[in-house]
Amino acid sequence: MIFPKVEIIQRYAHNPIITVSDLPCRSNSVFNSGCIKENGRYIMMLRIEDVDGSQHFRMAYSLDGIKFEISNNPVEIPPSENENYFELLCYDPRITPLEGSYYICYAAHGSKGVRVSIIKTSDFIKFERVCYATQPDNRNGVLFPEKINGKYVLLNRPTMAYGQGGKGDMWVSYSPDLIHWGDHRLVAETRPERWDGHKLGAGPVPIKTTEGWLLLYHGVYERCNGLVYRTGVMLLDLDDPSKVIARSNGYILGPKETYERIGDVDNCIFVTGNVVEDDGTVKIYYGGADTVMCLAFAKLDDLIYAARNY
Ligand code: M1P
Repeated sequence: MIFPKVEIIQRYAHNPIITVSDLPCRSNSVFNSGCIKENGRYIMMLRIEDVDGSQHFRMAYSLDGIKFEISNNPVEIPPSENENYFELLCYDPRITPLEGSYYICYAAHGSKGVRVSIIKTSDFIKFERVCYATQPDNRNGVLFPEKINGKYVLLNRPTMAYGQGGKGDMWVSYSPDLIHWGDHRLVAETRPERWDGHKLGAGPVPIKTTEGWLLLYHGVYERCNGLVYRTGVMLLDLDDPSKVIARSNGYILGPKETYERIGDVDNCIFVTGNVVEDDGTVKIYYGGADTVMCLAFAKLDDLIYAARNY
């Protein structure tokens, strides 16, 4: 397929917006951090990898979405009664405002594999555990910002064991109470020999539009020297988000700049935050090469167009 030379995404000229030198602790990297905007304030939950290889979350706040004030304290993840073996590493937080609270879906990774864990907060100071929504191995969980047909809705990505290729498709699960999850349905599959041919996973909170739920996602391609992580866009049916209405043929954002090409994991763009501004601009927050936090801009209408035509 031949694509016209039209780019719909502009990177922030002074990327990266957050690096380890901005942090109040000695750290290896800061990337793949969830971000929303509430009452004029940008709220970011940073994913930080510490110098001993452990990871923690830390809040950061901003009035312009570019320059963030970073908290001096790490987020205290509430323990679970009997499943702490999943909490050796926590990563890739996505923040969903829902029914007056904020729900954070993240990957809880440990000796028994990785699961989608959900915690909630009203102030980003105190957090409480909601559930582990999936069995291992499954990550890239994100909650929709409202119930659909009376059910809470969670995108997630069960992953085959590495011995079986480590591949994975995007699924959706439903719950009456945010605790018991079922009615699992396949949403979007990998496309053989395409940019998202190895695995894919949901990005940030789906954006409700008149055309459907707009979802940014990461697609992964396996090359001879490693994986390449890029961003695509799809539209899901408003009433039945297991139905894909449209999906971009090509990726809309792929590693190009040095901060996306070179880092702890080369050639990686991993989108975990999106904020729709009043003028229709979408701020897209993403990790660059598993090392730094970056920002890009697109118009909401262009993203919808891209899902159908790109
Ligand atoms: O290292 C690249 C990415 O690997 C994982 O992505 P996925 O869930 O698609 O396998 C995640 O650990 C992600 O954080 C990381 O950026």
